[in-house]
Amino acid sequence: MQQGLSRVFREFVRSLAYKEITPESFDEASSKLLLELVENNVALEVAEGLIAQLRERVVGRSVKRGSSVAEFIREELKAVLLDVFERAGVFNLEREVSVRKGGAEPYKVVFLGPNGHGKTTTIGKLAYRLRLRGYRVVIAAADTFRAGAIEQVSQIASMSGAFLVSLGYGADPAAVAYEAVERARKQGFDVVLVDTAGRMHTRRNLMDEMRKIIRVVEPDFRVFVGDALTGNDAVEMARTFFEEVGFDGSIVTKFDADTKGGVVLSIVYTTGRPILYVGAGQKLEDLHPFDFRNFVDSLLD
Ligand SMILES: Nc1nc2c(ncn2[C@@H]2O[C@H](COP(=O)(O)OP(=O)(O)OP(=O)(O)O)[C@@H](O)[C@H]2O)c(=O)[nH]1
Ligand SMILES: [Mg+2]
Repeated sequence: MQQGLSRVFREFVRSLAYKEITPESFDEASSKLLLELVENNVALEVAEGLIAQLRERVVGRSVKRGSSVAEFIREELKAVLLDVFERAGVFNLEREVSVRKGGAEPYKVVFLGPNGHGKTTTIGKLAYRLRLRGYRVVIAAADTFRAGAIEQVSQIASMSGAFLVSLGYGADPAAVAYEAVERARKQGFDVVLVDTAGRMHTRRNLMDEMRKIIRVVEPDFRVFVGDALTGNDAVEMARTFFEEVGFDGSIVTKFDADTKGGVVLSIVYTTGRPILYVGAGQKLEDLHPFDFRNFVDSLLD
């Protein structure tokens, strides 16, 4: 997967490989790089930012004796990419859940994001992972709006072995979430996963509703779910949700079908928050911890 970005980087490295790196040769090669990054779902300002940092690091610098220009460029490119992810840090949700286990308060996660990007499916996958590790999980059916949402989440809860709390369609989502937390406290559940209705950031009342859910639940973690296939849309949504509601990290879905690869990079660059998992399929097992070092290595192989 994500062949797009790795091809782009490979070609860029090759285009400079036999040249002296002057401002002119760099700018010529990087103007092509810019276009191709954007074509592969790297947001324009992210692509510009990355290129500016790379320029700082390579133009006018001399290549170490015994090292090739190609190697030098690849190493500097790698440093620039790693820096994006390192600045966002790493968050190990499963470790946090394990630290909390046995305490009086469940570990609470609220999922948010635009329509159809994979929140409910991802909740099922995460519930499944947590169940396999021995945790007791409650899912709050706080999407009380979309037709079929409760049937979907109820099926996902039973498949993953989680307990569902629902107050039916039309109920106040914050009330559903609160009820789920109360239930978890009383019955010693370890984790509460709150499913919310997909929303567009332009809908004021829905953004207010999202803030209310968060106020009531006081989650330990707020996770944005973004669909890699929507490209720049996912990045724009992440940016607006981050500014308007705030979140602590992201999960990128449909990684299995993504041949480009720029969304992961762009979301982390734009929000400065880590990616915890990627979704890579429709089955319960298809959620994988995101390892940014592996990701960067795979781009620069
Ligand atoms: N291939 C693939 N499909 C996925 C992945 N994650 C989710 N999907 C599919 O994407 C579609 C939408 O997923 P949902 O989980 O319903 O999305 P949602 O964000 O809850 O949608 P709303 O509740 O309408 O906002 C479903 O058909 C999922 O099977 C993934 O990682 N890979
Ligand atoms: Mg949903």
